[in-house]
Parts: sequence; C-alpha cells; structure tokens
Amino acid sequence: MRYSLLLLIFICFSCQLEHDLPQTIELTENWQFKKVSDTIWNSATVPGNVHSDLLDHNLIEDPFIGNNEKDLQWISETDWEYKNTFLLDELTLQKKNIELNFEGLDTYASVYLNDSLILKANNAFRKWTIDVKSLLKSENELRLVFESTSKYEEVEKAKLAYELPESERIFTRKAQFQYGWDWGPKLNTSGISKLIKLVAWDALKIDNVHVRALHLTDSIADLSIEINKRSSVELDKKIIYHIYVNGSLIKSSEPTHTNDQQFNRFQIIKPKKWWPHNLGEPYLYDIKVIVKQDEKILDSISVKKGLRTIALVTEKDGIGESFYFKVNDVPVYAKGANYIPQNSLQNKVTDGDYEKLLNDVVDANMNMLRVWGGGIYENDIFYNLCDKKGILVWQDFMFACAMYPGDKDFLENVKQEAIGNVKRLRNHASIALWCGNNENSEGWHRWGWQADRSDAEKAEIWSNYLKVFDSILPNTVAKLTDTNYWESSPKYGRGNPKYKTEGDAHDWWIWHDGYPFEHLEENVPRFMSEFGFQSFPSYETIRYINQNDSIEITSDSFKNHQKHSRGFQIIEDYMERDFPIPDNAEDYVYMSQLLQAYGITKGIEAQRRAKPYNMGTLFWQLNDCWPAVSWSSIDYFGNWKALHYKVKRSFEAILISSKIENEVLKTSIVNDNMSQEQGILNLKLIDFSGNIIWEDSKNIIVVANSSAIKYELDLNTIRFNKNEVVLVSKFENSTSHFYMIKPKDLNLKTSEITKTITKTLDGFNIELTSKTLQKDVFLYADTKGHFSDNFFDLLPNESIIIHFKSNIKTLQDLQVKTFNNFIR
Ligand code: BMA
Repeated sequence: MRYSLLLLIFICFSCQLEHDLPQTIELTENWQFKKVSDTIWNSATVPGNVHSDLLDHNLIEDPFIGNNEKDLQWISETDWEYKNTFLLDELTLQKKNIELNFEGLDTYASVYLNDSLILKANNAFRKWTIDVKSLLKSENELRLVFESTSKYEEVEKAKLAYELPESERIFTRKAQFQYGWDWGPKLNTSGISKLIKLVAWDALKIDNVHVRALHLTDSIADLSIEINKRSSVELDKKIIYHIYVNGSLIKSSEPTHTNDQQFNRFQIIKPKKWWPHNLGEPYLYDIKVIVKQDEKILDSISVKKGLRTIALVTEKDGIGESFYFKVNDVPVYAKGANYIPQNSLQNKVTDGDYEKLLNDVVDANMNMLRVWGGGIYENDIFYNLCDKKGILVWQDFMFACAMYPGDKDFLENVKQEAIGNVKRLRNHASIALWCGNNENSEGWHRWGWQADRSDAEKAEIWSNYLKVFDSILPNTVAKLTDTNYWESSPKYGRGNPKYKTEGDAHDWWIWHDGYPFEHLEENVPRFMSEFGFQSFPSYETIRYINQNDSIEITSDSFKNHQKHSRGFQIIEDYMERDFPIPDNAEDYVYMSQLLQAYGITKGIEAQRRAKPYNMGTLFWQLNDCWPAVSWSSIDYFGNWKALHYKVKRSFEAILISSKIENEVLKTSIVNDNMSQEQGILNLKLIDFSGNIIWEDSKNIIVVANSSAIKYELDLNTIRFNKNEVVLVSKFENSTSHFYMIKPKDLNLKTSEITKTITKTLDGFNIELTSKTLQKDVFLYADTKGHFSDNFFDLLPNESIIIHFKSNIKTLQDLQVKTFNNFIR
C-alpha cells in the first residue's frame, strides 16, 4: 500500500510562542482515478479534473487541438472515481475536532471515508465541511464518485411540466460555459476542482473575519471586525483577542469566556485609502487577529484590507437613471472588459497566468473587470491581485442566459452558494458590485422565451426568477456586506428604448444584429457593460489549433474553433464595409484584428466623450478559455490582439478624441484624472508625406474628471481631400491620429519602412522610420515575446522605437505588415 505524503502547514507567526493552533493537512498527493466501470487505476492530480488526468496519461487527445473536442464528449457521460489513502499520527487523531474541508467538487460527488458515505455534493460553487473525527484511523481511504451531470438533469427536468430555456445545464450548479458557449468548447468536466484539507483542532478555530469600514474620512477610519470562530468545548479559561495593523498591536479585548461571535471596533488614524490604480495607490493594510489563552496562541487569521467607500449610484435624472460607481466619494469612470475563465480546464491556470493577465489589464489602462456569470467565482488569487493592482471587480453570480428552476432544494442550494462566496470575497476592496445574472432578464423579456406558454406557466417561471434574483441573492449581499447589488446585466435589453437612458446596457446591435460600428457613436448608454466584435487570434494560436506551420483558417478543424454559427460571415460582412478584404489567410487574420479594434475603440471613445452621461465601458471580452476565434483582446496564449494595444490608447487617462458632425470637426478632451489640466492643444492636418495642410494651437483648461469639446473647426474653410490626410492632435503627453474616412478609402502611399534592431538587456529595441505615413504597422516574429506597442501609425519622417521583450539572443525573424500595402 502506498501512503500519502502529508503536507503539514502550520500557520505560525512566532515560533517562540507556545501554541495550540489548528493543524491543516492538504490532501494533494497520491491520488488515483478510474472510470467507475474499470478496474485499472491511474495516478491523478488534485486539484484537477478528469479531462486533465486523462490527458496526462495520453488516454485522450488534446481537446484544444483541431476537432478533438468532438470525440471527447463520452467523458461527460461517464461516471468517474477518485481515491487517496492517507496516514494520520496519534497527535492528530487525538485532536478534539477533525474535519475535512472540500473547497470545490465538480459536481455530483458521493464521498466515502473508510467506506462510510460522508457527503453527497451537488454544487461546484460550494465548499463542504464535514466532521470526520469518529471515522478516522491511522490509515484512511478517501473515495469520491462523480456521476455524470446529465443523469441528474434528466431527473430534474422530468419533474417540470414545461421546459426551461437552456435546459439542461440550468439544473446543475457548475460553470455554465462548460456546456459550450459561443466562444468556448463543450467540455463538461468533473473532478476534485479545489483543495481537500483535513483540519484538526482542539479548543478554537477561526473560520473567517469580516473587516468593515463603518466610517472613513481622511482623518479617521472607524472599523469593525467580526470574527467567526468555532470552539468545541466551554472554554474553561478566558481568551483574549489581539488585533494587529501592519504588524503593530492596536487593540486587545478584555479576557472573555464567551463562545459567541466576537465583535470589535478599532480605529486607524489618518488612514491611507485604497484607490483604483488610475486614481491613486491601491493601498492595502495588513490586519491580523490572534486569539490567545494564557499566552498560548489558539488561532490567528490575516487579511489584506483596502480602505475605501464604494457605491453604485442609480439616481433618477432628467433623462432616465444614472449608473456609475463612486469610490471614496469620487465618481469613477469605469474602463475595462468582461472576464471569462482562463481555461476550460481550470487546473491548467497557473498563478503566473493570473499575474500576467492582470498586468495586461493594468497596462491597458483598465480599472474594472466584470467577472461574467457563465463562468466561475474566481479563485482567491484573482481578487488578491485585483486588490493589489487597483482593479475594480463587477462580480456576477454564476447564472447566465437562461431561466433557472425554483424548487426548494435548488433555492436552498443557491442560498448556500451565495453565502459561501459572498463571505469568501467580502473583505476584498476590489469588489465593487454583486450582480444577479447575465442576460436572464433580457432573455425572458426579449428572446422569445415566453412564446407558447400559458399565463400560469409564465407566472411561475418569473416568480422563480424573482425568488433567486430579487430575494435570495440581494438579501444575502445586504446581510453580509456593504456592497451594492444589481439584479441583472443588462437592465434592459436593446429592444427596449430605455436601454440608452437607464442602467447598464449590452449593445449587441453590433455583431449579432449586424449594425455598422457608427451605431455606437449615435447610441450611447449610461454604462456599457458589454459590446464586442470577434477577430482571429495570433498566428501562434492558429498554428496550435491546426498543428501546422502554415496559417490555415478554412480547415474543418480550425472552423471548430469558431463557436458562433454565423461568426465567419459576420466578420467578412463588417470587413467589407470598412476595410479591404485580403486574399490570403495571414493577411486576413491581421485585417480581422484591425477591424475589431477599429469598431470597439470607436465605441469606447464615443462613450468616454459622453461622460458623465455615460460613466463606464466594459467591452466583451478580455480573454479566452481555449484557442479560438472570439471577441477577446488577448488570445489563449496571452498574445495581445490589435484590440488590446488600441484600447490601451483609448483608455488613457487623458484622451483626445475627434469626430465630424455636419462637416464640423469637434475635438474633445476627456480627463479621468482628479486634477485639472492646463496646456496647449495642438492640431495639425498633414498629408501622407508629412506636408502640413493646416495647423492651430490653443491654450486650454480641462477640468478634473470631465469631458468637453475643446476645439471646433468648419472643414469647409480648408481645402483638402479627406482620403489623403490625418489629423494629428497633441495635448500634454497624449496624441491622437484621426482619419476622416473609412480605412478602405484612404489613399495611403506605399514606401519602405526602415528598421534598425539593437539588443537590450531583456530583448531588443526596434527603431522604425518611413518617408510616408504607415498605418497600423504590425510587428511579429515566430519567437515568443511581447512588443511594447503594435498596430501603431508611423508618421512620415518620424522615428519610433518599439521594445520587444524576449529571451532570445538574436532577432532574425522580425516581420512587418503595414495597412498601406492593402490599398489598391
Ligand atoms: C454576451 C455574453 C455571452 C456571449 C457574448 C457574445 O451576451 O453575455 O453570453 O458569449 O454575448 O455573444
């Protein structure tokens, strides 16, 4: 028999002190798995999932390559079994309390400890704690049987007299995108998705703390700390609570006997506030609670806490109702994107992946992400990084694009899921909003889901909706946090004219309904929580899908990575409107990325110009869960598409943004800073060889946190051809290039781009120059690396230096594309 290696983690902050701390053993080693119907066991990784385990043993092909996904559907229809054997020493066995914490089981799991059934789990979003003291021996076997979700879904479905939209996934509380989405594969996996911990303790254990800022000003922070603990026996001797802030003891409780929840208040004088990164420092305090009895430490807990106030402001006004976030009383314009799980097989996402993605978010001048409701409540590391980097999080509950059941068991399950996740996340300064669901309400009201149903049926389905989204979830959020709750995103579907005047909006007139991008300029809502457009991913990703060096985008296996039924055609239709259509795959990929960036930044700039009417824009979508053609700005392998580079510019704190209305050029300055800016606005109309056609400068004052038109020019007063010019505007460190007609109609010139490459410590500097304007210059290489800028314009006779960060010694395969080459 092989025994587990026991990983002992003692939470010990001072080894000189005597202690009786809870002991935690993570059961991560020596796991095995098999089909329930098989006899042969194979080693397994925990936390993990069955797809990853099968892949590790070469028992299946990589689901992310070609058409493999299709051949792997049997995995979800199979029951799987995991087991592990572990030893416990006498000291541990003698502890008064011993429990098993299952932090995540995906999904229908029967758990046996030494052949006794200890848990039947039915929610991948819940944590389960089971008292196992009486069952433990020195040698133990833990066995988990995961049954296919469809078995349970069939049973639940049969109980209803009607079919619910998006049945069957709605019956199972697990990541909904695993059933397939319009950007993701159908890989409904199962397994031990998070850690299993054995926790043994004698007198007392702290489960969690909740630190709240009751009152926060520049001079004082009044804080409360709620300590949720359990103690097994009447404490015969008194205990004392100590609170430390940044390592200094700031408060000790009176000695107490109590087993009740301890409620303490304390203060921080002249507190440093937490700010979103674009407005200040996202400062975090280190707050620690230590519980002692006679100088013996019983338990301790630490939290990193950002002190800020945050509120969603929804106030009736002359036009409708506002929708914006106030952080520390400052209205904050939200800039960012919608976030989906980073991998269909979550165990493949490393800490480094989280770090990289959130750095990419900060680099692109974003300050908010929406964790979308069809994925997962993210791991702690995600929120820790958002706290640390100053990224606000709009957190959906995990319900998307469907109507859900409302029976007693389902509701209770949802309630426990909400309590668990809200408690887990409520200390995070980054959490700005809890939102009930993604598009369920819009779907019910606008997607034909009510057709052919009796009034009674409709009433029942809607009342079940209200039970979850108008009762259980808001009540949980209100009871446990100070954070606002929003019932559904969007508030109104795009068929309702109010979508522009109230609440948040999803503008899918673009893409799904085929409206031209200009529609975004004419229709600005109060807060754009979704709008997007697809593009092809990087060459690296395409090669991976095809397992082929050439860029192939029409093969069957590649087409399987476009999950929107009309996706390819929609891209082509939009491209035809505004861009030339290249005749080879490599160029087509480039053009699709320019197209996506063109449309989305057009929307972002119109929305930012409309500040404060509009107070936020989150495009769909930041990232991918597998190699795909999708709406993402960063592809599965972490490569920035043109969109990510271009939103970085469109999200700068100071944005110069122009538009033409009735032949009048109107140049706005958007200022997201909290300070007033004063300086020279310089506008220059140049032709593509660099000749100045017109120029003007103006001293301007831009008030803090504002947007206003700062320059107007009647274009009829100047003689020029719109297809031969670019307007170059400068204010302080910001620059903008504004073209007056569609890219495909620009009369760009073809000329050489000269490049000089020099080695730097961490890569290369690439200096580029050209005699004529080069539009959307794209640098690429087969070697992995990151360009400091890309898809940029090179102005005539001006040199630009781009840094390529890479480990390689020589850069031999650098290639350049320019939009100029596509003008015929
Ligand atoms: C939005 C999202 C997703 C979807 C995307 C693109 O509505 O909420 O459901 O993937 O549109 O279609």
